[in-house]
Amino acid sequence: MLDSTIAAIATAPGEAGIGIVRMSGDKAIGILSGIFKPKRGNKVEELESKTVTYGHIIEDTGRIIDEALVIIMRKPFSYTTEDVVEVHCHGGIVPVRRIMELVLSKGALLAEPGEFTKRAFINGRIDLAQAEAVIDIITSKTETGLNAAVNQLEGQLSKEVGRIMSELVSMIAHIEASIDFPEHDIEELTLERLHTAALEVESSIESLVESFEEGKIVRDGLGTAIVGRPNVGKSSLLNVLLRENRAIVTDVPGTTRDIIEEYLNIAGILIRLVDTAGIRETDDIVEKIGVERTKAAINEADLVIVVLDSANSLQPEDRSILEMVSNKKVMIAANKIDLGVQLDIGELRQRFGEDAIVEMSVKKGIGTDTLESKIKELVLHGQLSIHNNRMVTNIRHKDLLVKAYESINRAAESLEQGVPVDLVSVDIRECWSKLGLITGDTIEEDIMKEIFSKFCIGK
Ligand SMILES: Nc1nc2c(ncn2[C@@H]2O[C@H](COP(=O)(O)OP(=O)(O)OP(=O)(O)O)[C@@H](O)[C@H]2O)c(=O)[nH]1
Ligand SMILES: [Mg+2]
Repeated sequence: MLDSTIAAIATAPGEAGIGIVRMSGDKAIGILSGIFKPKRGNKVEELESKTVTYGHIIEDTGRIIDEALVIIMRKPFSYTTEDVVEVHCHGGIVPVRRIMELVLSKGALLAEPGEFTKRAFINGRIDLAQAEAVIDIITSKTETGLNAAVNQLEGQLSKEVGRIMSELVSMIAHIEASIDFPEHDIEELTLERLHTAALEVESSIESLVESFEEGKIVRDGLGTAIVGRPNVGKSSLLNVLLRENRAIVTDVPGTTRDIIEEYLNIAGILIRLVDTAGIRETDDIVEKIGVERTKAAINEADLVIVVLDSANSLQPEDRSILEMVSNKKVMIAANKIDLGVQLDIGELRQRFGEDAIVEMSVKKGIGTDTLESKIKELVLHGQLSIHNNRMVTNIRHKDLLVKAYESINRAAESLEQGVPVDLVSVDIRECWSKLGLITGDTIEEDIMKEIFSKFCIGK
């Protein structure tokens, strides 16, 4: 309901220097005037937009709740394009909550998660992809992630999607014209132009889809699973990479029973390191579940580090693990070289490539630097080039782009085969409407609800 006035605590709960209660809607300024007394005696209604005013928040009984600074941002020059009021009070749990209760008692409604941003979208200040970038900024964990989200908020992705959409509209217009004026038979030339245009759209969409491979890593980090037989030194490796004793290390095989997840920042890219339970056949119920989780972790990982024990030749379990990761990007840590090398490293080199093998001893501190720099290399010079400012980082966008790609691909093929243009037009429209779901031009209420429910309250 856009005619309501919403309110929320915009700052994180807990003790802090400042806490902010925010309102948006037609009643926001009226509600403020009922609870705020400026020190200098001006009327709240007459306060200038976007200036800071000092005063007190006061209950109906006349009791002062807190000192506060307030800012009024009159419509349409605000985050939501509605009248927005911010009350900055002391950041204790109690004052913030009391002020919140007070504005609710004066007629504001508690905002839903993301409702301020949703209003900015509904009122047309930003499009949906930009609104989604706001949550990515809030949840970003590295500078690269932040950069990508800011680019998206600035409208880089929306611009490109908009450009493709207007390309599609002009294709549709061409087709419509030729249907409306059948006496001008659609010319060879027009058909050819349409075909070229379809191929161009196809390749633009394709490069957006391809950017997701990096985009996902920029946003969520490089999922890296450390796997191997029990007791080969997986947890030891995790600890060394994190430079802290995070996981328990013992010489008892089966020490790690559940997934341990930690973050590492390498050159601005987030590495999500996952230590797993050693994989072996077991009757122990807890360990069995751990092994299942390990398999799931492998599935989800962008990179798998397989730890092997160099002091022994490849065991059947090692072989089945290597089998399990055959369709993944793999690095092999041949650990425990301090105990002698029985492992056929030559064979592994042949199978996985020179660059994929690192001989190491976590215990003696040998090879860990090499492993780390190989991960760095993979992130920075491998298939990752994190400078694309139109990067797709959101899986919803990627799925829609894939669908749009399929439609335009069908259209291009039909045009080539001489299928009547009015039939081709169906696919072109489909492509257009899928792209429109990214920017929100063609969005439905329930999808919108789901998107904004991922936000925090107060944003
Ligand atoms: N000699 C030697 N011992 C090592 C090395 N790396 C780890 N270890 C020892 O190997 C044992 C097992 O290490 P963990 O890191 O717990 O092995 P894990 O693979 O996590 O084992 P699970 O959790 O049981 O699957 C410990 O006693 C470590 O100190 C190494 O490079 N050389
Ligand atoms: Mg372990």
